[in-house]
Amino acid sequence: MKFNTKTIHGGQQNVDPAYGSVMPPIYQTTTFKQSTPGGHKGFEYSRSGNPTRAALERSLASIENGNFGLAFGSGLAAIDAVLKLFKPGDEILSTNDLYGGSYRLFTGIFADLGVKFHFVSMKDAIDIEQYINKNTKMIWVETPTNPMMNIIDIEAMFRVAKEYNLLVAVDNTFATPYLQQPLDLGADLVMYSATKYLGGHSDVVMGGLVVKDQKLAEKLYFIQNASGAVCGPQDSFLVLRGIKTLHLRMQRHCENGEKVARFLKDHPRVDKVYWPGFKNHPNHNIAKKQMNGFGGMVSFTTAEGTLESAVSFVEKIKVFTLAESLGGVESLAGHPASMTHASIPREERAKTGIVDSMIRLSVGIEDEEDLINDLKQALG
Ligand code: P1T
Repeated sequence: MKFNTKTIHGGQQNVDPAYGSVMPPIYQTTTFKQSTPGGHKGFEYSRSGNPTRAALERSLASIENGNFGLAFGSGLAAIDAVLKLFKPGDEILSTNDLYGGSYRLFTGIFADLGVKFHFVSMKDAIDIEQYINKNTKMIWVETPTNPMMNIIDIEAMFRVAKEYNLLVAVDNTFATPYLQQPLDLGADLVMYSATKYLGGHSDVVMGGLVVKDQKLAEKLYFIQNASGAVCGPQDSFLVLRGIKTLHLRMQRHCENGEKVARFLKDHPRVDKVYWPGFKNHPNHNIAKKQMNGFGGMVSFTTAEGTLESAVSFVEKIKVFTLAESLGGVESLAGHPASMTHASIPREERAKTGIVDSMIRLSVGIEDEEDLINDLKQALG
């Protein structure tokens, strides 16, 4: 099955056996009748498993070319489940430029529990080997990174990981499986904030994991059930519905993203534009190799280079909305230093280039002319 068919049919029964409904029913129930203790039809309690969530989990596995999908109450709940695979003393190498909430979870919770994190630039795979020792267990890769749009070579990370017997986990939130399939490039685990492009309509908070290996799936399923950070059936239904148009939406996100990136690049009130489709992007060739497009996320800094100029821009936009999050049909603008990445200390932010004059755009699927006109008027 090709990707554009998998988004609609992957992992699904084509009709529900009860009444032939084309969409899986929303099984809004906590529990399931047993005829005798243990005598049930595959589901016993909705934390352990729910048919609507199971339909979504099969869809996630299918679109990512994995064997097992797991859905959680948020992207961070999914990351939290991954980190519970480790013990005090274990070490993890993470991209040094990543979503602020992931950084907060790593440093604010799991570091206190004894897991050691090394935040390293992963622009060149060779640079990470110096951080690997006998305690190292996993490489955590976010690509493209949030908000700097750096690209990390997943295959190169896999080659290093294989040598040292490490897991490779990829946060595929920005790219989605439409643009990038990390498991095919050697990753062991893919993570999503399904809140973003997978849901696609800014109406659900959810996270997902996809793996190929059964043993790893079993461990993660144990954690999912034991810790209990699952999503509900209604939200599972909404994300399942979102996935059905993922390919169409992503195509338009990519087209509009490119238009916006090129417009900003030529604008006198703009300094730097971060978008992996530019030939002079430091890892443009890797993006071309491992992605099927460059996505709808674009970050830029103002020519004035001040906090005030960034604030003035985000206060003037009309079609774009100033808000956290990304990946919905509507265009959003964010100010990473004070919003999504405020939990990263200022000096750490500065090291990766998240300056006060930076704005991050999640380019939606509206008419491109309206988006460009809005940016034009807001830049003044
Ligand atoms: O918000 P949640 O569903 O818990 O997902 C967390 C998360 C994980 N990974 C990446 C790359 C993310 O961007 C996010 C969430 N990000 C935002 C809310 C944001 O505006 O960047």
